Amino acid sequence: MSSALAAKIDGFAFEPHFLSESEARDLFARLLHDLAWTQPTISLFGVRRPIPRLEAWYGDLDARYSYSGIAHEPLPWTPELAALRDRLRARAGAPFNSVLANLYRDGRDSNGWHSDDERELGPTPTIASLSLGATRRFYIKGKESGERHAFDLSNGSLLLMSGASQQLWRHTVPKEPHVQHARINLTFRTILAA
Ligand SMILES: O=C(O)CCC(=O)C(=O)O
Ligand SMILES: [Mn+2]
Repeated sequence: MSSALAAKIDGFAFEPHFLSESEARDLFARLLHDLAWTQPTISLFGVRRPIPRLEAWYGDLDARYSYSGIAHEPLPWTPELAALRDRLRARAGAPFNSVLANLYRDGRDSNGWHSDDERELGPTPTIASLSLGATRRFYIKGKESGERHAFDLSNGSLLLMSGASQQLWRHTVPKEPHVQHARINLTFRTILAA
C-alpha cells in the first residue's frame, strides 16, 4: 500500500523512510542483541501457549501495562530506545512513556487480530510503530465495515495510529512462511496514570 492511500484512512499515517536504510539496519542489530527478549505464555480460550514471537517492554517506572493476562513491568529505557522515544515524541506530538518491542524471528512468527484498546491507553491513543529488518505485511480491518487495507512495513518505516483508529479497526501481522529474516517492531505508547 502507498503512503498516499494511508493518508486517506483517518487515524493512520505512513512514512516509509522515517529512518534511512542504514540507520535502521544498524539499530536492528543493536536492539536484537541488547534488548531483554522474552516469550511470555498467554491463555486463549483456556489454552496456555507461548506467544508466537518474542517481546520486551521498556518505559518509565510507573508505565505499567497489562494485556492478554500478561502484566508488563517496564525495564528502564536503554540509550537507543530513549533517543528514538525523543524523536518520536517530537514527530507525533505525543508524550510517549513506554515502548513494546516485538521480535518476529522469521515468517513463522506473527501477531493475531487485535486493537490496542486497553484501558491504560485511554480512548484515543497515539501509537508510533517503527519497523526494522524484514518487511512484513500489516493488515487493518474495519470492525463495523469489514473494510480491509494492507501496509508493507519495511525497514525504517513509521506507522502512526491515532484518534479513533483503535476503536474502529483491528490489526494483525500474519504468518508469512516464505520470510526468512527477522523483524523488530517498536510500538511507542503513552500509558495514562491509574
Ligand atoms: O508488529 C507490528 O507491526 C504490530 C505490533 C502490534 O500490533 C502490537 O505490538 O500491538
Ligand atoms: Mn497492536
